[in-house]
Amino acid sequence: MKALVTGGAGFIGSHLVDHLVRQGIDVVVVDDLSMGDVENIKNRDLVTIYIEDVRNERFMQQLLQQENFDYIYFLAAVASVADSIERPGETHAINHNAVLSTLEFIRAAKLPIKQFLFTSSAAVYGNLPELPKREDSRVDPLSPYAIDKYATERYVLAYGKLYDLPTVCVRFFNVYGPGQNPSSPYSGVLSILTSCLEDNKPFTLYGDGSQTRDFIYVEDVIQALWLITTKQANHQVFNIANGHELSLNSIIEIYEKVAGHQLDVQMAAGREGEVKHSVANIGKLINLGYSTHWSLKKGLGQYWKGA
Ligand code: UD2
Repeated sequence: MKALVTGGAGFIGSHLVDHLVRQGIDVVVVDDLSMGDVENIKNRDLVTIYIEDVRNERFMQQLLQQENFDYIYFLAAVASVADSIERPGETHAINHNAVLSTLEFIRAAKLPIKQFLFTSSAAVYGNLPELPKREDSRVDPLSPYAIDKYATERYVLAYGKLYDLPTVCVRFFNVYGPGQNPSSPYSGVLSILTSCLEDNKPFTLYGDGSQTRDFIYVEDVIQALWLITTKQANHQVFNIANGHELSLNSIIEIYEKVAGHQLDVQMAAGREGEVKHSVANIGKLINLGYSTHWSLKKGLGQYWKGA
């Protein structure tokens, strides 16, 4: 079996690559290292890594033609909502066009893949009040990032149905764990919290901390992705989350206990355009055989130990 992971040197991608290698799968990574780092991949000696941009159509087509992939995991993306607001054209080319042209090549060349998995985001739900979010809840994509994710999902599913391709989409909620880069203000809040607690740096809390999120440990994300692949759960969308809503204030409290000391919290105005409350219904994933292995406390404990 052979798999392509675009964005495979990134936070979630590198964990997926390690898992696929452990399953005995031949893995090829395409990553431009704009966010990722080859060092994130534990078994990199066993992996073929191309430092390339997924917008390079010629490269992507040659690779697809020559490699005969069974599984394609499309994780390469500009993952920041703020970036997409600042550079909508460029992020559209990566977050939408590159996915579509890959799919289009698979269709036109009739490549016999077993699954094409596209990674979307909870951003598609926007700020509508109904909670928890089900995959069939109303969407309200508010940023270029969210619009690209939603539009690409629709294409991926339409290609699946219209051209009988084995495609599937997942919507990540807030993923955390080792390997998440804390260097940008738009990095995952738990990577920033970890680095602040570790180095006794002040943490800037945007808003009053009552905003809620659904945090899932990266190992559980990989469990979910692998389940979707092995069960051949195609032509659907799956929320990838823990199913628990926690306020940022309570997350800080839990993490302070895990770390054994207090955080220096500095208050700032809430971020514009941000979602206030977010939590998923993960019934579809559970029906597939998923169960949460990592509570927030356990995940934070593990993350902190490795910090
Ligand atoms: C997540 C995704 C984003 C997009 C979005 C969709 C991550 C890293 N980002 O954004 O790509 O899919 O969901 O809704 O998973 N915060 C602070 N201080 C900090 C950093 C963050 O108070 O230094 C707050 C932030 O204002 C927010 C919460 O922590 O209320 C979570 O922030 P985040 O950047 O980890 O994730 P989110 O939900 O904004």
